[in-house]
Amino acid sequence: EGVQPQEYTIIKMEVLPPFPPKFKHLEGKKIYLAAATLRPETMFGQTNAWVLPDGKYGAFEINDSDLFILTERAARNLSYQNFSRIPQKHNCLLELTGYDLIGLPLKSPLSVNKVIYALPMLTILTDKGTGIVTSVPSDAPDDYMALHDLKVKPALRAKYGLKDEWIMPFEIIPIIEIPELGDKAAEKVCLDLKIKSQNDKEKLAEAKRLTYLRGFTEGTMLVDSYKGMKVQEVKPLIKAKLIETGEAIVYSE
Ligand code: A2H
Repeated sequence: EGVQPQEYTIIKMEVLPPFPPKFKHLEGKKIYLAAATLRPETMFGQTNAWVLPDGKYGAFEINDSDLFILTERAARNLSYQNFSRIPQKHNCLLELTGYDLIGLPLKSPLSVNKVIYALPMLTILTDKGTGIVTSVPSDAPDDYMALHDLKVKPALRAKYGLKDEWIMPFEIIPIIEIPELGDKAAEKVCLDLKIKSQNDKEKLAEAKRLTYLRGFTEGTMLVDSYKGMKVQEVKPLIKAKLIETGEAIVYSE
């Protein structure tokens, strides 16, 4: 963790009922995968959520009705930011691993895809954000490569017991146009740099460097009522709207 606090938007990805057997005693609650993002304006292009298979997660009480699935570390931090049923105390109703989350169907704010699924990503850090990431392969090189790995490697899908219908129907959705990088910037940069897989750390760092700043400073929105507007302008608007509708919260660490 750095010296400067990092402010994330936590996107509430609702777990759609009926819940799997392990979750049955939580029926009646709203359960969300709580994904930490720096790019709320990209949520139109979500294709899936990412979880770390061996990661430890829990379902924590945020208020009387809502449970967030995230790491214990994030739940503790949230409890000091007014997001726990009992003030300054995090309370886990169900201990989980990433394996328990793989395949869960989700409804996520702003997403063009009405139902998306939780899938494994092997490079998730459990000491950053919530340990849950939402996937936008049009604009995030990590997301593009992790989804690409699952699409082209049947053995990887088999290893985690993934159904093809959780992955194959989900195409990259153009949501932001960046001069020279086009409307699928992450794909273009990953192809240009000849990145082989999600584990190609150094090249992915370079890909993120190439897309991140340019997307923010020069990107133009292609979707919704924001079409034609600059990413820089719409980012605070979209963030504020998600918070106002109760679909997201602000989280600092
Ligand atoms: B971003 P920073 Cl479209 N482990 O959201 C690995 N990656 C994580 C994480 C974790 N525990 N928690 C969050 N992240 C990802 C969207 C996005 C993101 C786009 C483009 C770039 C981008 C969709 N995924 O991040 O180290 C999340 O992915 C580029 C860095 O705190 C989050 O924002 O700067 C970002 O990394 C936070 O990374």
